[in-house]
Amino acid sequence: TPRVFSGVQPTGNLHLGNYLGAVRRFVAMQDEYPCIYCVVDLHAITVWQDPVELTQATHNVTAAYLAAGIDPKRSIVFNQSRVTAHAELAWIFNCVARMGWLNRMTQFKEKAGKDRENASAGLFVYPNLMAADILAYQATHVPVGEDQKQHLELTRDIAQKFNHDYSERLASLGYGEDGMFPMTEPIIQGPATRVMSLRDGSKKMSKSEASDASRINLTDDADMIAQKIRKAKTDPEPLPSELKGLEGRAEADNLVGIYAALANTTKDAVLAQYGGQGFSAFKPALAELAVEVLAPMNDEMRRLVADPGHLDAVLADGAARANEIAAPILHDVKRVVGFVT
Ligand code: AQP
Repeated sequence: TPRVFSGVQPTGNLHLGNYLGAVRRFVAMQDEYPCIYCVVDLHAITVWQDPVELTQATHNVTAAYLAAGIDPKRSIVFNQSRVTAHAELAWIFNCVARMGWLNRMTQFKEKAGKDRENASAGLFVYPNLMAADILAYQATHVPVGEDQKQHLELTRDIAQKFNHDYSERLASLGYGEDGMFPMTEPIIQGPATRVMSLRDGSKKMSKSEASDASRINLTDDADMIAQKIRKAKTDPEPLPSELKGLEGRAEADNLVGIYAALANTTKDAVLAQYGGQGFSAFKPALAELAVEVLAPMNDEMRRLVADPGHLDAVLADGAARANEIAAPILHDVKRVVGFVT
């Protein structure tokens, strides 16, 4: 049975990249699939988080989910640490995944930086926890940004190795040829699967980047959004009329992609409209569109964050429903492995 799972880390303010690459996709998928959307607090602490800020950020991400249009009645919204299956299955996957696989993960290399000896062990095994998040629900589809592609491949490797290593056992317990874990598909779609920094077209827009001017936060007000777009790095050429003309123009490509995603259209269509025009015309149009889409969400987020009791109730209800799905799956995993349950 098809099932969607995805998550966002409560590590700071959500930005336009998180929204266009992930959260906006989450909203759309609710119409087609049963969906589970997690605030992944266990992932967040792989790098140091101030406890007070972690609690706040968990509320902020929950508010952003709801303000963006995730319906907590239809979909399951909860925070990861509340459902113990994630951590339990992650441990089993720590024993399935190979060191060599994890050594190839580019996100670990980027986040650990030069001081690898000082990175947390959790940061290294982060992809195993992500596999557990997904497979604890036997999820078949995972909407994510481009940067998560490699982790999704690892999830499939883990599922495949588990199904293979325990194939005899799985057969004896009545499982078919395909084993117990599905080959999960990443859903990486649309014109903004990798939103870049507004200051540097070679870097991904990111929460942890020091310069706030590099990103549009979902908490930015209309003036701030307009100002950041006005100051975004560009080149002096007018926009091309065809996609080919964006090659080698990372900053221009990025702004066109953002416009297309916000307008629910394609980069081709944006260029058909703005080709030949300079950024002095395009940037104000983009700013206006961004404000039109983001301002109502911003208002709604503010309203929601002012009532943490409501957000906590949503998370508690979501956790209970998530647990109902994950607990029997985890129980089966334990039987497969041979634990006395
Ligand atoms: N720039 C981006 N463009 C498109 N999608 C993006 N995502 C993140 N950045 C972009 C997608 O957002 C989802 C949630 O990401 P996350 O919170 O798990 O953390 P991340 O990918 O590490 O995001 P950041 O902003 O870069 O956080 P920091 O700076 O804390 O590491 C994912 O689906 C991700 O693909």
